[in-house]
Amino acid sequence: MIDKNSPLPIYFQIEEQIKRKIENGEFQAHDALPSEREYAEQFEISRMTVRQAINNLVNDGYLYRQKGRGTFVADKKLEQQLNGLTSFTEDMKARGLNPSSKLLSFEIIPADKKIASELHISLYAPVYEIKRIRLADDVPMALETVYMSANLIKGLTEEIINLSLYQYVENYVKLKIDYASQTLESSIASELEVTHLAIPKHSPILFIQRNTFLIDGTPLEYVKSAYRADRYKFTINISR
Ligand code: 16G
Repeated sequence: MIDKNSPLPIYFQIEEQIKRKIENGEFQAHDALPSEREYAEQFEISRMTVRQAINNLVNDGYLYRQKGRGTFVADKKLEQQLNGLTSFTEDMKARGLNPSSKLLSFEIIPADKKIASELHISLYAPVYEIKRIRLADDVPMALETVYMSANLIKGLTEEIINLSLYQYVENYVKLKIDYASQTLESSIASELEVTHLAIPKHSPILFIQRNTFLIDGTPLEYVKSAYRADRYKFTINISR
């Protein structure tokens, strides 16, 4: 119900009501939402107000629009804890999703100034540059570019990359991955990201950079990833 005497704006009340229906399962992913007109008539409010509520929910990733078809309930965002140092493979398996990768490119390149400084190696030293799309149950979630010293991690192959890098480093090269420092910022999807993540042009993305270190402090990788902002949500536990 909408309370017109409430100090809460009407668009906000509509948003909350739709969110509640999504949370309690009354609206399922990919269900069509009632039209703006239906909402306006039901609550006796203007279509502008309904549109404002729906726009906000589209921007927040609860709903999505399809040209000429209407507005639909979006898949729930994947919620990822930022408290542990895990790999994409581990994260997806922990959720019961099937992880996979689509390799876009895999090369050995000479380290430029930036990469050499991130990996603490000399300028022009050989590094792997690995660009992968990471998928969960065949849905593209992130586009990831990993840089790793080719002198440190020998014998990387396409087959290994299509499985798990962390598994190879720990179980085959037998190096101990210990800690990482990570930054997360918002950005707008590049053309490459739009294409490979199957998102609309100019979509927001979560841009993550991770520097991962081995137990002796040696840098293992420098990673730049673009995560879909409509599918991902990060949580951090804080205490005092
Ligand atoms: C995650 C890591 C990435 C790492 C990859 C290994 C972030 C932002 N990135 O995607 O740094 O290289 O896992 O995954 O979390 P893999 O073992 O499945 O290949």
